[in-house]
Amino acid sequence: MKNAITIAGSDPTSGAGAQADLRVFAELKMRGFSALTAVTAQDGKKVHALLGVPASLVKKQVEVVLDRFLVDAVKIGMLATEENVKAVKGLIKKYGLMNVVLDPVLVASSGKALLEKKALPALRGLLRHVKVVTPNLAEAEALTGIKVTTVKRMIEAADVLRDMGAANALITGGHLKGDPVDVLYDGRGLYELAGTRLKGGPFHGTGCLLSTSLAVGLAKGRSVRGAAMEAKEYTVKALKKMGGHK
Ligand code: PXL
Repeated sequence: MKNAITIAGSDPTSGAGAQADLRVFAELKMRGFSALTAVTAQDGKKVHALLGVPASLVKKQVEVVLDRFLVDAVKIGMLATEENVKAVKGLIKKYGLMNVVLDPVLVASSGKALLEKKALPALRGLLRHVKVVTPNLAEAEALTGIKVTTVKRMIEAADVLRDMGAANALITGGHLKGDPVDVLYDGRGLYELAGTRLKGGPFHGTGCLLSTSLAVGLAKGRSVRGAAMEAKEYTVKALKKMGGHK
């Protein structure tokens, strides 16, 4: 069995965050480990409270896993603080981590900041240390400074992410008007991955499911493009199965 770790925040409803990621690992037959970066109290509609875990403790959680196990996939989600972003960068370097997917979580759907503002430059600095970054429109905009509201702008943003050092980027279009289109830059070319909008949305935790299943696909030896297409399929299936987690 292959191993995977999520470095992410806790969502008590399991719709997003580390709990959702662990469910993805289990469903996709990976042994799942987790290191919590933050504890949130939220119900899918509103984040009622949140507390970042001190970077020293994030680091220790990851180290106890990685000192004992080789991991084939790494998902990075909510990091909460600048110190945590820096600690994660150090861990990627220290252990030479492979198949790292960064979901650059900034703001909850309800509008609450999940990463402190001053951490944005450090998050940009993390781009060159991960295999794939999976921003949604707002996250792509915050990272690149481009107002990302159309597929054309998503393509421009993917170019900028590449210039910022991202080896691969999957910009998710769930927040586009009409049917969602994701834009993938896979180190060679740009691709538009079309989808159909699911009824009953918007859903909470979609980005977590997508980035985690993408990391698993990479660990299973898929190309970035293959893993991205499978991750999209998996995410749609998972959302349909749960009846959507809002
Ligand atoms: O979907 C982004 C996200 C990631 N991780 C945690 C979250 C959220 C959104 O609310 O709470 C822990």
